[in-house]
Amino acid sequence: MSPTTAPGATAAVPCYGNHVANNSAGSDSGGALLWYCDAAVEANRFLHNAAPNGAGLALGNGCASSLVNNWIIQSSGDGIYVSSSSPHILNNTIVGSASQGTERGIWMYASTAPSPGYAMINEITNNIVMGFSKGIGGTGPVTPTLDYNDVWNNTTAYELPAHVATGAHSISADPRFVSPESANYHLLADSPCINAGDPAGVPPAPPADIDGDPRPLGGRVDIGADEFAGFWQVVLPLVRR
Ligand SMILES: [Ca+2]
Repeated sequence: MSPTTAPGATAAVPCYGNHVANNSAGSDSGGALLWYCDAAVEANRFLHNAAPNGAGLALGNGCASSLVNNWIIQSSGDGIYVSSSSPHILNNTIVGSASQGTERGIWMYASTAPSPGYAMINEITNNIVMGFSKGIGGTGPVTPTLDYNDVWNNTTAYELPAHVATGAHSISADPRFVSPESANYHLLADSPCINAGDPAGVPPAPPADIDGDPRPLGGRVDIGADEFAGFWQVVLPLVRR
């Protein structure tokens, strides 16, 4: 399985299929730091990383990267911290510990000067964001488009400027993971995230999920990094003779 390129992303440095766990940084990003660059960060598992800004992932200074199909789990700090950059954030599963004081799931910051080229036009679609103090938010002249996210069990779901809409089709419901206690963030058969993603399909969603399974299955993309495959697999009948 080779990495795919999210819509809108240019040819970018691939960061694909890594397991990045238990790292810490003193300032920006325990998991991955994207700075003055364009990267395709896809199908990685970031677990238990720590940093004051962007414990899972941090982007800064004009990154137009794509962040798709990643698990960003129980970071000690923000899941994704975006500073004056314009990433596509699609089909990620971002989970906090639900016992945190200040952590944010996705947080955006844009400075007003001196670099107007650092346009903040982030696409935030089909993501699960749960278990944070603040789910999705930002300060400054941020201009994200949000929709079809599952933002659940955060102390505050959204903290966005008044001009930013949270998306009429986003939901807030337990995503029903298979086994969070054993770091299995695939969807159970009764997950409300199944077939609840953007009906525009692929794109904007990437054409395969974190496991390399094709997307969509069941006629419509799911929210999060996993495309539920259980219902749609061929089941041979048992015949008793
Ligand atoms: Ca589906």
